[in-house]
Amino acid sequence: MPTNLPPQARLKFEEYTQAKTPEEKIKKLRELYSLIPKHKGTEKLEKFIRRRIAELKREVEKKKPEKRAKRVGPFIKKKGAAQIVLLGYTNSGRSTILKSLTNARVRISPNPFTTSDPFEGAMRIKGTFIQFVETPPLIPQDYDAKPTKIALALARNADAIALVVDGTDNPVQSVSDIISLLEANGITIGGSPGRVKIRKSRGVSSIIISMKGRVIDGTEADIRMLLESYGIKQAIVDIEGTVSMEDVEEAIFGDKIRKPTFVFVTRTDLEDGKGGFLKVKDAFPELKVYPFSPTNPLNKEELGTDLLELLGIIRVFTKPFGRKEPDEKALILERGSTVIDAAAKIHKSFAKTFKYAKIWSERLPYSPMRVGKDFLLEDGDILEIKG
Ligand SMILES: Nc1nc2c(ncn2[C@@H]2O[C@H](COP(=O)(O)OP(=O)(O)OP(=O)(O)O)[C@@H](O)[C@H]2O)c(=O)[nH]1
Ligand SMILES: [Mg+2]
Repeated sequence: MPTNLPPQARLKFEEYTQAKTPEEKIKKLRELYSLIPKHKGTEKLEKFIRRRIAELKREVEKKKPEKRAKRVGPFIKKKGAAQIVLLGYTNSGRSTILKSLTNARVRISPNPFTTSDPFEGAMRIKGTFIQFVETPPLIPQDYDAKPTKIALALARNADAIALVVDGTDNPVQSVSDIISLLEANGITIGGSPGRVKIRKSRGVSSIIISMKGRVIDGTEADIRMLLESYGIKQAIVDIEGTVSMEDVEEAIFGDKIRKPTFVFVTRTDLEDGKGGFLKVKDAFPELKVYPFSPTNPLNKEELGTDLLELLGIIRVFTKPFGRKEPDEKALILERGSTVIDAAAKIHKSFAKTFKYAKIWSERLPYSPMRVGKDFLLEDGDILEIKG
């Protein structure tokens, strides 16, 4: 819900958006903070202002030449249905997980800092594979260290984040610390995979919305109203993937990324590790938490199905018309895709010549079922299109 700001606060917000330097922006935000009424409805806004001030302060710091951070931007090309980073401290067991789930020939060692460069592997599941990337370790004593920077850059680029924590070494604290680190770097964990970007621009005469995704709980008119309630009249809004109105509101305060996130708790073959796993599960009920030990490996097919669900992805197995068996390689689609979306993805012209389709699935009362173009697909469906 839009926060109803009193007029002075709205004016101050406008002054903030027009401020040129970070120093000036900090000043305006501080003034705005003192102007907003403090109640439940403005808690979020307060939080954003605090976060934005912290970010701007860091920006000011960075501008000082002796402290300028080097840009690190390693990039692992995405392959398969999705890219997931394994993020955690050194020795937490990231390589052990990578080796257990994928074909990667990564080195595992009791010595710290064994994996210093990103390492990737593919977890094969029915119809596709999921790419896992072990990042350099997060350094808890020094989050400005290069390995942490590289790890965060990789996390920012990935489709999902797997937090890896040692079950025998304060795992609840580790999860909570890593989440704070991500938040401080503009990455919000959990929720739907998507991105909202709002660029205030005098070059456009109104609010222009470029919708490459979907807003689950609002319309384009709602977005316009929300932005206007913050005094924004000229802006370009880019929406990718699935987002909520809350995401849009948060994006007003800066570019914002939300990543689906889950947790691996390692060393659950040890008594302490088992206890640690239960504690993490208790402490973070909103996150999916998996126990891990090399002696009791996870079922890849089940894990894969879980992860696709978390990512909002489905696999559809297409069958060329008249053939008996569907393709082994799945068509990867966003959840919410219909038969016509699948047709368009196979071939543009296919969507135009579409007549009807047949679906085979255990969820249907009978198979094959003849369906129209708006039929909603689900993970595992077999699809034959008559064009
Ligand atoms: N008992 C037990 N040992 C584990 C488990 N996971 C990892 N280890 C051991 O912990 C040590 C570190 O594991 P790695 O997988 O290399 O850890 P990492 O997070 O990749 O660490 P770096 O790459 O060095 O930062 C190794 O000696 C592993 O054998 C586990 O679930 N149970
Ligand atoms: Mg490693």
